[in-house]
Amino acid sequence: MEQRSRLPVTAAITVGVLGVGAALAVGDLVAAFVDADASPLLAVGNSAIDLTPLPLKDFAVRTFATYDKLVLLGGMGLFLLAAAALAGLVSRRTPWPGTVVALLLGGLGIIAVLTRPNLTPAAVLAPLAGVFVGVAVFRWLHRLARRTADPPREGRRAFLLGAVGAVVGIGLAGAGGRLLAGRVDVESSRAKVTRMLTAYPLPAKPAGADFARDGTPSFVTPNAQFYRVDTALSVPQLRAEDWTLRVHGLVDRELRLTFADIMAMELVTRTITMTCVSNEVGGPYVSTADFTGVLLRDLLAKAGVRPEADQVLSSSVDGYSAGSPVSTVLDPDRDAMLAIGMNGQALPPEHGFPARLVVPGVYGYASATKWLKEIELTTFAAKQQYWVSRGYSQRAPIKTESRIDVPQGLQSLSAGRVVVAGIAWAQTKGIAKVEVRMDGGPWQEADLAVSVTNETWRMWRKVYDLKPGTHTVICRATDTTGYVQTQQRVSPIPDGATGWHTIVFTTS
Ligand SMILES: Nc1nc2c(c(=O)[nH]1)N[C@H]1C(S)=C(S)[C@@H](COP(=O)(O)O)O[C@H]1N2
Ligand SMILES: [Mo]
Repeated sequence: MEQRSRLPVTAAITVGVLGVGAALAVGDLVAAFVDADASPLLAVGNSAIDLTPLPLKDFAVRTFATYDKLVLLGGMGLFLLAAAALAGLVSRRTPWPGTVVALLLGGLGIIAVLTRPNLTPAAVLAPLAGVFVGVAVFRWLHRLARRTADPPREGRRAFLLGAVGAVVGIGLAGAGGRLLAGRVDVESSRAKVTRMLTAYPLPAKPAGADFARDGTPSFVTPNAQFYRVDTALSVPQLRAEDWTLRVHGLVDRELRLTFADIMAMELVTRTITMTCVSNEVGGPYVSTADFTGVLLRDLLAKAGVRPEADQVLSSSVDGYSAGSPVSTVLDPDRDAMLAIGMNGQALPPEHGFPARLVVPGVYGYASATKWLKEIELTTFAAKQQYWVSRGYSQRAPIKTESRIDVPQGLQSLSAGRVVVAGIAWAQTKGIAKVEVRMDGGPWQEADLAVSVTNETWRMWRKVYDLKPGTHTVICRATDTTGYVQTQQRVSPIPDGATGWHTIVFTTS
């Protein structure tokens, strides 16, 4: 008969933490065989992202920027550590309370995996195996620990050995999962695509397209600096060789295309400025690249779009979707594309390798699906894209906006010659004028950099001679339709922020 004495606190915590650790490691290991996203931790995290109320998500993107996902994973890690310790502490007499906590946590993982839009039912094997092994390890260590509790004899040695064994097992399972998940050789697939793209030279940019020397961004954003926004906790790992695209719905002929089919079509390169709807006035989510790929209107002509269709709904391997009007996607003046190249390279994994969409003049959420899997021709009445079911607008034309890049807010400069410079954008319309107002004076026209296309941003600059003191500078853009950027401040939800960017700085 085992003794009914209580486990020491440290032993109880160790038992709980190792049990949960074993569950997570085994869940990841099995997920590496079925689908990386079947990892219980990732599935719960991804579900949390999808369920997060819009204002909170907006806050997270704004506050943590690209680190929002690390913050989420870190938070989940801390929560699990606390839950595991608690599971151990409430089980000092019998293993049952901790077993119930473990089953509850496991249940969360199972529900998350079962409800992910992009996972098959087989994916549930990962959290199931995790719970099973986690509970077994927990109860086994609990039994060993209880023998040490009173009196502390050689039983303690058995428990320590068991705990070390569990740590080694967790490490092996975790490393095995990592290795297996990394076996998809994305980099060599990307290298092949990049080699094929050398046959398609990038368009030369006119001299004077930016004022980078004065502090604006370079006209083309290097891939590593291109803003990134998405809901994917782990970047989908795909190879071009395995990729297929299904085009279906309200079409005359359903298509199933391989990467080679895309490469065999006429490839073009377009320089396009992308913008995220979450970009606040003055924010960083705007970048420009040379995208190489096929025009969506060529691709959709192969399928034959039926007249009833009014929405091009694209979806990704990770369960994301975006929808743009058919008229926008087919618009001969804006060259919506399925892109496979970005600045002369295969798309970086974070930007959608092997293929994504880019639709000039439409915010990314409603058009720019990365890790593209399907294009469905449908209607706005019949189907809603990811962000529309979460409060954003169905139609999302990019608003005319401008930003001051220098000086930066609260910067202190020497009095005298001060350059104010920045960017302005009104994709598909083009920027006609940028005006600057210093210290409440009159609006004055800034010098504009050479215009490249109407799908891209335009840099501006204005030189001042300033006395020492505190200064306030504001900018506003006018597009080629004559529309002057509105002063009215609205937040990004539901269809993009507006307002004039204002910077306060000092000179001495
Ligand atoms: N699969 C997938 N595609 C996506 C998203 C996403 O969350 N998942 N986010 C969209 C949003 S909101 C924007 S602004 C653009 C950003 O593209 P980038 O990260 O390459 O800059 O991608 C779009 N495509
Ligand atoms: Mo976005």
